[in-house]
Amino acid sequence: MNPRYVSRENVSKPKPEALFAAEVYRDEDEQPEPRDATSDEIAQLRTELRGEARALRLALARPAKVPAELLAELSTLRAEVSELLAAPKRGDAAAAAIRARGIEGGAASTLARLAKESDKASAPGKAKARSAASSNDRLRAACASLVRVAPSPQTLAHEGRTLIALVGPAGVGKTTTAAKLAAHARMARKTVALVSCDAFRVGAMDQLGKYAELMDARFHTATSSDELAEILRGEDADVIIVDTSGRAVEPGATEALLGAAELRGADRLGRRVEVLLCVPASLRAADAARVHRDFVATKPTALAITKLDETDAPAGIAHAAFATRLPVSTLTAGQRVPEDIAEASAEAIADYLFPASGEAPTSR
Ligand SMILES: Nc1nc2c(ncn2[C@@H]2O[C@H](COP(=O)(O)OP(=O)(O)OP(=O)(O)O)[C@@H](O)[C@H]2O)c(=O)[nH]1
Ligand SMILES: [Mg+2]
Repeated sequence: MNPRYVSRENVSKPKPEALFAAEVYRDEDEQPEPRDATSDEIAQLRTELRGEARALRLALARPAKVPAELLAELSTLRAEVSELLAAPKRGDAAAAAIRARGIEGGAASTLARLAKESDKASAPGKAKARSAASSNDRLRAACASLVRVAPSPQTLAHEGRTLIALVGPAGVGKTTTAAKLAAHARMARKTVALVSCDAFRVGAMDQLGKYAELMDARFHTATSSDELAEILRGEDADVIIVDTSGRAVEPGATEALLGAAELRGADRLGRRVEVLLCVPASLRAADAARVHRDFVATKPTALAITKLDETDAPAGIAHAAFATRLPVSTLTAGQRVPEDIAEASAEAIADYLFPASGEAPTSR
């Protein structure tokens, strides 16, 4: 049916095919319009439709709200570019030591710059007299500026009610770290509830459920953000620990609730919310930014560096701290529950990155 010859009845209630017909959007000067009894109404309808089409085009052209993942990536790229512009020259002793410890990219140039700054501040004009040992000391001091530390959720759980969530890539040790934290809370006589959101990996929920049983902790499973919200609303344990799947967090995923504003500061029992982004100690610089992007929707509050026992050059500490700008709160170095977990400290991190051997570190 040609929409220009619709009956009066159809004009007052236009059929969908008429609304979307190409003729409706034609400019007025393209063709002369036949003037009949309904032509004024049709013209008016067309004007309205053109207005709506224009508004729709404008809305599509208008830049949408920049997603958090993109902002995170942009800020990492910006920092990388500015650090690379200030990259240390090859042959620089600090840069050689940094390379020997497997530290790359922006984290490497930031450390070199910080070491150089502390160098100038501590001994102006005596560059050649510096020993290898003091060069290591400067790198250790630089670590403290690059890698901030925060109290571990383990400590925070002693101070008050806490909600601790563990997020991060597959297989990094989220569930094991959840179990370690739960065991420590139980040893401190706190009531604990474990919540598994990992409906993706076969057996993942059973794995956490088994830990809950062993520790006499309550156990819940959540397969949607609504279910998770309901569990968090109803659970009154001193410490709630939420374990998640290792998949990148998409909008609408169960884990996306962790980043929701209503969870922050609105907890009925005034729980402190800690979202630990778990990354392995061997994380490469190139992957650190992607990991941050994949989990930024959960609004991580600190890093947990896992599997420190599996590498002699745990450069992932520096790469993750640089890419995410998050402090490190937790260190894990082994599979034993609950033993192999520790609160992060500036000294422990410096020991991992630049062991205080009295000599410049070498590649192992
Ligand atoms: N060496 C070492 N192994 C660890 C550490 N933490 C966890 N693991 C081991 O790493 C493997 C994976 O640990 P999980 O806790 O299941 O890892 P996950 O992140 O929950 O894995 P997904 O649920 O599949 O995403 C297990 O064999 C753990 O025992 C650690 O600090 N050091
Ligand atoms: Mg797991």
